[in-house]
Amino acid sequence: MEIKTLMIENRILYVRLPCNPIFPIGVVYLADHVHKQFPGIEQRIFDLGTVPPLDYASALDDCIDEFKPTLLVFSWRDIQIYAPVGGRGGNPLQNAFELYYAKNPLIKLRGALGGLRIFIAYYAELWRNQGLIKRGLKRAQKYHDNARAVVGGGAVSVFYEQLGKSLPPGTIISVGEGETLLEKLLSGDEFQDERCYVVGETQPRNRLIHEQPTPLEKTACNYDYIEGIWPEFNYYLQEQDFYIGVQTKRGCPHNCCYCVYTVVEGKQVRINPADEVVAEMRQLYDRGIRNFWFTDAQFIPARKFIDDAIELLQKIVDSGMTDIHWAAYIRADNLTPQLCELMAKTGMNYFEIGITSGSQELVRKMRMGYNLRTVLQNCRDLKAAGFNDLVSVNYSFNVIDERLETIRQTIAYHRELERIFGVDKVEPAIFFIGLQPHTHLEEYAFKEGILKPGYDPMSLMPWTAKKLLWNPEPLGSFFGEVCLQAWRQNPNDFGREVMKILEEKLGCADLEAALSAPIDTKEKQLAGIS
Ligand code: B12
Ligand code: SF4
Repeated sequence: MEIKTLMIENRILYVRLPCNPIFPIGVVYLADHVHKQFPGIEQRIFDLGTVPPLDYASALDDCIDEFKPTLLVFSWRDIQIYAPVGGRGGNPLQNAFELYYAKNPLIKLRGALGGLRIFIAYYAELWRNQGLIKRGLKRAQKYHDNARAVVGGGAVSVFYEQLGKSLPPGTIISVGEGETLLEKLLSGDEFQDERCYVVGETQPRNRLIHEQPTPLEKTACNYDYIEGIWPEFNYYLQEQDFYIGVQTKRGCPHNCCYCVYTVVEGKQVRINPADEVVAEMRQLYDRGIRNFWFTDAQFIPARKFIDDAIELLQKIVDSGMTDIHWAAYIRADNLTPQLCELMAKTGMNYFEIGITSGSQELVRKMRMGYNLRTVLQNCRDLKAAGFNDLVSVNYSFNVIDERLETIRQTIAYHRELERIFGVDKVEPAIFFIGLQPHTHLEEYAFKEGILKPGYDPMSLMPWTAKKLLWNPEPLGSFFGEVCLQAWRQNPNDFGREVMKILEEKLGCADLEAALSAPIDTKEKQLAGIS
């Protein structure tokens, strides 16, 4: 009886905290799931990604006054901003590198000022989002004394331990997918066995993030329903260039040393039934959407999932949605000629390969499980199948054991990719790893004495940020200078310029050297960490 009352009385407001306008697929899936379990519950989606910054607080107030929620589901997507792209406060990588590595004092000063701007923007954003959570909760409690907040999403999954210190007591902090947590919460069941904790009441369990998510069979999202609870839904339908998220699976079985996806989503790969994925795409297609982003950590996580990818793409072909485009993170070691043909045929027009290095030796040391020779062969198959669009190849230099020879190998590898796809079609995306908690790289940093346990991974204080933006010496300054030169010479084509400068300075290895990886004893160092 009590459960029924709880179910009927609940009014759930999903607040997607401010974010670049990326389709808020997380809250859409949560609302869809809750509706399927509890059709009687009133729900509303409110996306601050579509609201101008000056209006955040007042728009949130208005929405709460009107909807009077009993449960606030805050979704926080991203916090970390280390990337070689114009972030919200400027180009963080460039500023940091100018500050750390520039020899010219004026450039150093410019880096310091730019860094300060980003520093301020970063903390302002953190405080603002925490402020919005507190404000929203307080406002909802005006209408319902026991209104409650649950906080989750990508950023919370990574920084769940830190965020608990600044959120109101009683807030539930959730890691990873939130469907079963919400289900238990709404049923009045014990929910703390899910990957979560309650601020002021419980501490996050040791290795909480490593716990496996509760299995869940995903069905096609019901967009007729979503449209009805989300007044601004059309915002994402108007622009033709939005890639709308569709998830086809969860989980990644790999162990790449710097990656946290594999713990956030879990190692167990769970495939969403192809018919359900296509049915979901069809609803978006009928609303005019032609661009889709398969938001999986990896679209083809391992060879044993090739058949699932083939089944899905074949069903897309059979559905007659022939004028679509799609993009995804692709492990290009897991392709077959048949899959390549289907990828080209179904309109894949962009993909990212995160090989990180073109040196097989380093790829192995980073525990990435890639065979670079296979990747090249598969890229040739993809090209032969008619793929003629953009590939972004993510390189992160200097992760572990980088040497001049391994840099030369990366250049050789990249040049081969250019020969396959065409120079203008392969974009080298030069990242430096932003060190994340719960990764092997973090363990390695502890072991090497670079970081001490208890450090704050969210800190942007210059002395911490310099360590988290992973670019250790002895090669750190060298890469710093190369990047600065690239920004000076050709800021609009940064990645290609970096490759060019590196080749001018160091030359290019034989491709064969890049593809073969002699086993060396040092490798065991990282392999021993778990
Ligand atoms: C796909 C993806 C992208 C794609 C998105 C494409 C698109 N059109 O959607 C692209 C490549 C564009 C992208 C870009 C970026 N991304 Co990204 N991305 C991802 C990835 C792999 C999946 C996100 C996703 O959509 N998942 C599917 C949906 C259904 O899941 P979800 O949104 O997370 O929601 C679920 C749960 O989080 C939870 N949940 C969500 N909200 C709430 C709320 C409550 C209360 C509860 C209980 C649960 C809950 O339940 C949901 C349903 O299961 C994640 C990593 C990961 N594996 O999660 C990173 C991730 C979200 N990205 C991240 C970042 C930082 C970025 C960038 C800002 C990087 C950068 N510096 O440039 C950019 C943003 C670019 C921009 N324009 O602003 C970070 C965010 C955390 C952080 N470090 O701050 C993540 C977590 C990766 C990481 N570990 O660093 N990204
Ligand atoms: S980097 Fe990619 S393949 Fe490696 S663990 Fe992360 S999601 Fe999986």
